[in-house]
Amino acid sequence: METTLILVKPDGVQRGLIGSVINRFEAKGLQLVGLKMLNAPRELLEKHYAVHSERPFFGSLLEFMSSGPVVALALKGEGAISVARKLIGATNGAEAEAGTIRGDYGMSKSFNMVHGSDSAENAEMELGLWFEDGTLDYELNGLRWVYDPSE
Ligand code: IDP
Ligand code: MG
Repeated sequence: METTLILVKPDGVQRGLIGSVINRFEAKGLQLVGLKMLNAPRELLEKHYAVHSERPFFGSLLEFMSSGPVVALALKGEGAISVARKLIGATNGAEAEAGTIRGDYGMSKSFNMVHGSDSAENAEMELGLWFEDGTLDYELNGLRWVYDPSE
């Protein structure tokens, strides 16, 4: 089992699409094990996007991400990191496949609704940043109908 860190970015919050985004992941069969809404502090965003610190868009990315509240989700499941990345779609909404979140809801490469961890290492680092008190551990009954135990 893996846990991944998902963010509904300020554009998703402002456009009233928080529920629609959460629904995609829930309906897929990923288990919600953390959920919070916050105005992300600058230092948190700097750490979260540290790999992009040398990119020309780093400043505008931090501005965008601190322009309003975000929703942080921790989602657990088999291969949750890559499963969530597939649901999210390519970075640029105009090019993302229809059926993905970015492909269905966005037209932009920067205002692209959602963040999802891209590796086990980054998921662990990002979960530590956004859910410093840890995530929840509970049994979700419906999961017995999501995973076939014989597979
Ligand atoms: P990803 O979110 O699909 O993994 P990355 O290339 O890791 O995309 O970039 C991180 C975030 O930085 C993107 O989700 C997007 O919000 C922003 N971003 C990426 N490329 C550009 C750009 O060329 N201009 C402005 N913002 C960008
Ligand atoms: Mg990335």
